Amino acid sequence: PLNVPKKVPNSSQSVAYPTLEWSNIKFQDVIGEGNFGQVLKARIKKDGLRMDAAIKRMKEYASKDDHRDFAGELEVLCKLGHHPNIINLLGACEHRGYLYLAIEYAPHGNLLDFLRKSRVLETDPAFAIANSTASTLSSQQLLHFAADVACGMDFLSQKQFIHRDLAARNILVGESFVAKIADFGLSRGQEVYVKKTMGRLPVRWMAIESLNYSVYTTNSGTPYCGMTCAQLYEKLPQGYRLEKPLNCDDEVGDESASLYCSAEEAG
Ligand code: ACK
Repeated sequence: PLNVPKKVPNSSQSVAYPTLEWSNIKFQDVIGEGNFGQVLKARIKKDGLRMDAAIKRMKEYASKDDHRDFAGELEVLCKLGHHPNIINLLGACEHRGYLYLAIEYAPHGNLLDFLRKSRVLETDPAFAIANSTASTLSSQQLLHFAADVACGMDFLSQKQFIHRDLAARNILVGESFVAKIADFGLSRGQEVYVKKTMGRLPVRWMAIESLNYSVYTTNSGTPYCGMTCAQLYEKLPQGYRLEKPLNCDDEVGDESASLYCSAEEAG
């Protein structure tokens, strides 16, 4: 059914979102907390069907920027449509001047914590240090996650959306361990996005062109640890790149190294 644009509370935006009735939401536990507010697990009734949902709501004294990002996330989720590697919107509800955003529930939480929990724990400290990236997950499972994220990003790129905050903390692990891209609060619906002001930026996960020129394209995103953000600004333009993890097959490592080369050759 076509949705009529409705004004989003605490924002100047109007978005045509699928409406959920307040009485069809049964809240359960708080499952997460962020700068913006809370995420609660709930059972909802949608089109006569009962299902699990994660409900995001803004904190009471959220800033104007937080409200803008929240309304933006709703708008992006509405425009994107359905994809198995994107956390899908189930609906939204306005209640007492607040917006409640219902998205599909991912039972295994965020990918960052999921990967950390799967790290090999060894009593021998020497082993633990030498194998700090060893995982109880198979290479196949890890590659599956990578492929899921790549499929989700490809979908976003085709739709000309830029996520701008792709990181393992913003990937959720759903049913059957399918990875789904989440947290669209910073995303923008245009092919190339040039940021005009210096707000808070996820520097470690950003591409060099985004750091240097504040230009975001649908191809941006990379993590680094053990380096300060100032070092990243200096080293990345000089050609410094992530090392191949110990438990990464040579074939996969060499493939990604050659991808870096072709990206550089392509300018
Ligand atoms: O590991 P987590 O429980 O997974 O910690 C974060 C937290 O809320 C803040 O974002 C959890 N969360 C967010 N969205 C969902 C969702 N759709 N399904 C399950 N958990 C979620 C996330």
